[in-house]
Amino acid sequence: MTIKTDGWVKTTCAYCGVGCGIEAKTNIDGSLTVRGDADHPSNYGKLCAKGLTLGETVTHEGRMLSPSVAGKECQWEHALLETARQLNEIISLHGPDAVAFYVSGQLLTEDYYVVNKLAKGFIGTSSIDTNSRLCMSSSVAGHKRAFGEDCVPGCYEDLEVADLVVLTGSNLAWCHPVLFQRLKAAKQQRGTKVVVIDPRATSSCEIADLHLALSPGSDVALFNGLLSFLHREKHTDRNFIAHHTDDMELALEYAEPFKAIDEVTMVTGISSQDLMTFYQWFADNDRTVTVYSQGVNQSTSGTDKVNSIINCHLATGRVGKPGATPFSVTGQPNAMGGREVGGLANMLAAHMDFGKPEHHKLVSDFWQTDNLSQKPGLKAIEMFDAIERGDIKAVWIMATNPAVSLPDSEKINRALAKCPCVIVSDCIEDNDTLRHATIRLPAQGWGEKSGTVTNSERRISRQRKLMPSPGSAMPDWWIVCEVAKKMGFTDSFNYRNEAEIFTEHARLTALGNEKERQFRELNLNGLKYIGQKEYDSLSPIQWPVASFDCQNAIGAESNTSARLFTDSIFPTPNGKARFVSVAYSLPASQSSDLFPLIMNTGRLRDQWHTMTRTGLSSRLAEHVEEPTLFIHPKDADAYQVSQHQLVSVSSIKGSGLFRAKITAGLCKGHVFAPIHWSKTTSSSASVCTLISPECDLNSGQPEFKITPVRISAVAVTHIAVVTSVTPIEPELLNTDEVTYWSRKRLKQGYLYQIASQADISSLHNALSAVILTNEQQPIIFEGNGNIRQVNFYQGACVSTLEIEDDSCNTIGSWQGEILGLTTENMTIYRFMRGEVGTQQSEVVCACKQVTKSAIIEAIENNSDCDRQTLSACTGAGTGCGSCLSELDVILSEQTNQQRIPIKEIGIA
Ligand SMILES: Nc1nc2c(c(=O)[nH]1)N[C@H]1C(S)=C(S)[C@@H](COP(=O)(O)OP(=O)(O)OC[C@H]3O[C@@H](n4cnc5c(=O)[nH]c(N)nc54)[C@H](O)[C@@H]3O)O[C@H]1N2
Ligand SMILES: Nc1nc2c(c(=O)[nH]1)N[C@H]1C(S)=C(S)[C@@H](COP(=O)(O)OP(=O)(O)OC[C@H]3O[C@@H](n4cnc5c(=O)[nH]c(N)nc54)[C@H](O)[C@@H]3O)O[C@H]1N2
Ligand code: SF4
Ligand SMILES: [Mo]
Repeated sequence: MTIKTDGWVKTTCAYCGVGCGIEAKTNIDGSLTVRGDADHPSNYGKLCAKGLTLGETVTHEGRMLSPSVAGKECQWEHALLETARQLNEIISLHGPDAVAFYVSGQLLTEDYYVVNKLAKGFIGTSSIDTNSRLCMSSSVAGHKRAFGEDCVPGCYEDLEVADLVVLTGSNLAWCHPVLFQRLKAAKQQRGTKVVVIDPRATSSCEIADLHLALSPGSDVALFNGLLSFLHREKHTDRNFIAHHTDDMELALEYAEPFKAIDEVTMVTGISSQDLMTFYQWFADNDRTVTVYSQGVNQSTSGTDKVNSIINCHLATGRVGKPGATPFSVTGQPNAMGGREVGGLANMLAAHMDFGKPEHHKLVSDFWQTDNLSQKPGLKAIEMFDAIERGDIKAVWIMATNPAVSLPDSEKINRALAKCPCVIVSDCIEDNDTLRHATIRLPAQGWGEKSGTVTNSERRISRQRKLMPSPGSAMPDWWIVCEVAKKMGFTDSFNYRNEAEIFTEHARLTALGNEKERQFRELNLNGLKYIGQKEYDSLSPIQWPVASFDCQNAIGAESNTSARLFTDSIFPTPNGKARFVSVAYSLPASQSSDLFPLIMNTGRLRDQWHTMTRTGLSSRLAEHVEEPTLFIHPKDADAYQVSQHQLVSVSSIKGSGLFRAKITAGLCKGHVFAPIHWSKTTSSSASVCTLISPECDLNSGQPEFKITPVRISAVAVTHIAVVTSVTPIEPELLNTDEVTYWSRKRLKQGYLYQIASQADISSLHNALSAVILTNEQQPIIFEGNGNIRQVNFYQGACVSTLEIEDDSCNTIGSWQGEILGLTTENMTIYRFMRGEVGTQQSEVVCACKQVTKSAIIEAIENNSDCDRQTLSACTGAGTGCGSCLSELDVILSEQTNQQRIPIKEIGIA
């Protein structure tokens, strides 16, 4: 049932591609309580910290409430008419290719379907691309080369029944936490061997039997070496190769340069002993799953990396069998759904392709259009180049923040600034991209909209409406269809609800797919005639869905769809999978005298992308509070950077300022920067500002993991902390007196960390000017080289300011607690005089809000303290479990014991 009698509604998490089922309940005060859905086959009731805190992020604060055109708020009717008019005008003057759409794996399938239909089917431009270009496109290209279609063959259960799980280029512990917990539980039960292949010792190494810290970008050498080894040592499945694959010989020839283990060692930097251990384990375990993600995809050789992995699975016949599969895990909640509808510029729709006349005919007949675009469109990077050149004159951006997330942000911002028509559909009122919008359209967000998403294992789940949306926000599909109708495509976008769109999509997937031997694996045949009622109550279901009995088994799942290719027949013209010949090539960018270090970028445990949603939770803000650059101790020594100091990072494209975190969890010569901060949340910690738009030539996916940089310590004279109940306009903080700032969410407002090279009174004046309005009354305390100030409005504290000299490191501990207190509250004055102060300590367990100092105290108070005792005393690790590896690190630090085989685990 979807709605239980006690008010809990079943829906799906807003964040990662694991696609966890959630039960949510709206409370009388409008707040939302969430818990894991015990019936959902992705998570069986478990959630990670991000899922658990969804209730905190559904606030109406900061939402875009009404549409606006050219900076003026207006009614929907005007905004829709104006959007349609501007698009039509540009098309009639410059042709359909002057219009582009840049969309997102965070749209629902129904939204995605209609925007693809509008662009490719009716406007006749293929220039619709998606942030999946930055995320999954190398996997898509690799799947198509090997299998003939973009298919993930495996399912989550494979990780639980495998004997060996290889995690390569994936920090599963932080990025797919619930799947990681499933793997960990399986390992505890059946002793699964786990190998992590990553230049960094990430939290995923917590369960690793072997960590291979390979040189960035050297994956093809590693897996070509493995292919050569499997062949040489006769560990291949000759029957499978002979009957179900083509082109192995050539792939082996390409792998030849790595037949000697020393060659692999030279390129990857991994010792021959570790390499042999990995190769032998791979050879010995029929049940092997290789999970891969952005360390593989986001690379100038991303597609080749994917195929080098798949080649090893084909050589051993490990596809389509329980516990034996290559497994590309998707990032966004609907990355997979977007690929199904054809949201990438080089796909047509429903896994049908450009360049196949029979597919063009099927799609144009189905959509009843004579304007179907005939060729692949521009991929994301090319699209923004065309915007900058002025070839594209209108771009409609939905559910993504390209001004932050595309490489070479300065260029992206330049392009958007000069584009005459920038339409942005978003839920929030401010992000770096919205600052360029000429038309702003308020979209409903998670919990307000309704539709479907598909997770990493091809499982379609419903997202359901839980609450009303603020202002006049509308669903993305509605906005697109209304504009389409006003552009003149009335009959083709006349949907009454999302169920009608879904079933149309299902019919398109089944089109021409009725033959006995399906020629596209993506087939939702069984769902093509479901009605509103069945759609409303649809239970999670994996595709393909050959048939579906609405009468007797709503949501019943055919277990034949758990794995693809179980019959070893592939969707290629001859039914065989293809080995792809891949040669190792050096990454496009190399370090040099000028830029001697390599910057890697990726994710933190508790933040999501550009923080527009996770940034609303004060609990999630505690794990890593500031934009942080992780540096190896030897590099820190060489460049004279000390712990927590400000550090400037520069590349050929730009520069940024971060807090230094010195850790042995990465290799010497490498630094790591998180992707989450933007110009809305920091002075200059948008990492994409530093990144060159080098792409994989097959997939168009940019290289985000290798950027040559140099670093230097930045000396400052003062640090300051400002808190405020309302956010401060970023431009106001970008003054001469403020060298660095970053923003963090508090329960009652926002906290700004500031560093300055100015003298104390100039800094004080500058910051007072930002936070103090005429109506506010300040109380100022000046002590030994420091200033503390509390500002009151109508008797309550609305902002605070503290400035200290740079040697002080306890700053920031008290301000959050006094926002909202009234003038009579004596605590304020005691804080101001420095008489009381809470010692600030990083929160290790976000779910139970347990700080590092509380954990250390518990260890000190319990002799022979182990992890169980620690969890029992503090509660740490008893929520989602994502912090367990960090607990281990603290335990071993405190007890000076090496409890785990890896030197240092986790980077934060
Ligand atoms: N907490 C959190 N979870 C998320 C997200 C988030 O923003 N926050 N985003 C979601 C999305 S959209 C995505 S795409 C996924 C991404 O999930 P992941 O791919 O797991 O995340 P990343 O941190 O981008 O990168 C993974 C690892 O690749 C390693 N790596 C770098 N270079 C190489 C290399 O040359 N070879 C190999 N083998 N490894 C390398 C990095 O050190 C890093 O640890 O996460 C999803 N889940
Ligand atoms: N350096 C570097 N850059 C990267 C990466 C990396 O590893 N390193 N990873 C890349 C990857 S894998 C990804 S997926 C991207 C992610 O990058 P983005 O997609 O740019 O990041 P988000 O912050 O998720 O942006 C989503 C936007 O959509 C809005 N939104 C949320 N829900 C809805 C909705 O229902 N409707 C509408 N209309 N809007 C909505 C949010 O408010 C937010 O502004 O970043 C990429 N960029
Ligand atoms: S693992 Fe966490 S973020 Fe991903 S879907 Fe599950 S609860 Fe959401
Ligand atoms: Mo992604």
